[in-house]
Amino acid sequence: MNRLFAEHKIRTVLDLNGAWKFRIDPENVGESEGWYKSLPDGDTVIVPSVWNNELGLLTYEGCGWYEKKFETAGGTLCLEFGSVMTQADIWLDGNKIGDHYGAFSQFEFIVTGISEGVHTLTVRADNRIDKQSFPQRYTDWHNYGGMAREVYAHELTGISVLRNRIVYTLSEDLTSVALHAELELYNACDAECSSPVTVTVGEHTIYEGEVTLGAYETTTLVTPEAEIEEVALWDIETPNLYEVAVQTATDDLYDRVGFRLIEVEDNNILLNKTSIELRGVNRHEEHPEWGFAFPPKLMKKDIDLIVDLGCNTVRGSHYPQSHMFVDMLDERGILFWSEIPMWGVGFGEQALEDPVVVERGFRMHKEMTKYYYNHPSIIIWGMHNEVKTYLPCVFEFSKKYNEHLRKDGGNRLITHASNCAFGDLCMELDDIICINMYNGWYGNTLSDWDKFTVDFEKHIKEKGWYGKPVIMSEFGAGALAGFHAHFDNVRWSEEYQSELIAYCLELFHKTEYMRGFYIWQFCNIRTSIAMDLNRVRYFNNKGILDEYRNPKAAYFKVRELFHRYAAEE
Ligand code: ADA
Repeated sequence: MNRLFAEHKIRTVLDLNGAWKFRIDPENVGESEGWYKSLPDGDTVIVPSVWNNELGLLTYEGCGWYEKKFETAGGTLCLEFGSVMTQADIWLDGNKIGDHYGAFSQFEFIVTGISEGVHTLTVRADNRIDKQSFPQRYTDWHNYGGMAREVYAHELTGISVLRNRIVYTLSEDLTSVALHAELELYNACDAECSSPVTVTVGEHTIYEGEVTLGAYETTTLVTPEAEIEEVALWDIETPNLYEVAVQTATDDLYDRVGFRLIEVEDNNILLNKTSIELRGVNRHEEHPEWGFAFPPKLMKKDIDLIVDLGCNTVRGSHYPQSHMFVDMLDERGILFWSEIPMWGVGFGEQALEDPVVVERGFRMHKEMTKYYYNHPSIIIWGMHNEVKTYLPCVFEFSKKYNEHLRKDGGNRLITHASNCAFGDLCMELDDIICINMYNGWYGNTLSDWDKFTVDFEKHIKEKGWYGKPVIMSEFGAGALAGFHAHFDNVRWSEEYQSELIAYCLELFHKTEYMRGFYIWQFCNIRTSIAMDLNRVRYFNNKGILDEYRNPKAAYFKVRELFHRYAAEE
């Protein structure tokens, strides 16, 4: 994975990024013509990237083939892909080694018996959309394709550490923590193998033991409960992180953990038992030049801007964002909401009843909790965004997602972003109630917000949900950067956007049962060109920054308000 720190010190990891041979396959003939054995007539592209930013391919939907030769010492390899959009089929030396559906998630395949020398890795990425796609055709972002995040080949030897999650419970007074590790260990040898295993968290060795596994056997080792006293909590002002090191005789895995408690009580969100107001933005990890293959340098810039704005939280709309970005949030003490790309109105009733769709969503949740578990900044898991939560079938699968997130998701709040405030069935399942609403932009006027806050309070009281903190997870207005107006209410002007957002913030801030807000959105993003959503320039222009991160008037207004709210605490 692409992290802020080295995940391995003794394991050899081959960097497969950079130049790959590439060729589109509009007729989808590559497989029948055997391109996985040798890719004919490719161009050179740089991975990670999306093909849409190659000349002439902005709107290309179809298959794209990638091929790279690499040299290895051989043995057992773990081939790791950060994100392939959206269906991935993978071959090594002409042999199919696996496939994976879904962008924005890491996946990997282990292959054994590899000879020393040069090998050929071939990937077919397919971004075509059908009735079971995530997201569906009607989506408010561009359908990029390709190998959007990093690719590595890990040479595994002996007992290897595939995964490590630290499961913990803080003491009532938050001064000590009881914890254990859940390790996924794998024997990369073709014979039985034994190794010592140690787990350290900061200065504390929490486990020392020995494991024996048969050839190519995998096991989950749950270490006995250990305790750390005088623990340094992870918090917004003091984001203390502990290095977690898992070591065997031949392998290692490093990660970081932060200990904190998130809970809800009487309309409040408590972080380490202190009530907080969530002040944030919705962020797509997208840029017109890189699409979803977002460069680390820009992640840093986004966070600097987010901090400058006075945010204490970010919603990763609408999919798991890069680990490196979440690492940066961990370090800066910024709270994060992570969700899967089950987006909105695009999912019709038929799709929501389709078992393949439901199962895909479930698998995406499992991948999200598997790969992101240790990040302390993630305090919210989002089940979905604006799907038809008034349907009983949606309630049913949300129940299943919810159970998984509670059981396997660590100490996090569970929610979904709803656009049917008064008819939603799934709020029943949530820890916090999250509403997307666009009064003053898609119809209605600013004063309808006041009526909403009164009506919604009544509604949740009637439903018996009063007490769950309410968050406004989306609200905003479009503004064309550089378009100004002297008078109020001129749509698309920077002034109107700024005024609308300020009106909402002041109202939400003083509404007692509301404990946070995420402005839609951090910056403009490219939207679907194939599915014309009537977006000016084919961009969603509701960013308070434009797509190149230049501030609009609203940026400065939000910064003023967020800093004022922080100072009031
Ligand atoms: C929805 C959706 C966002 C965006 C927004 C808008 O709330 O969740 O992704 O499309 O509407 O700009 O209309």
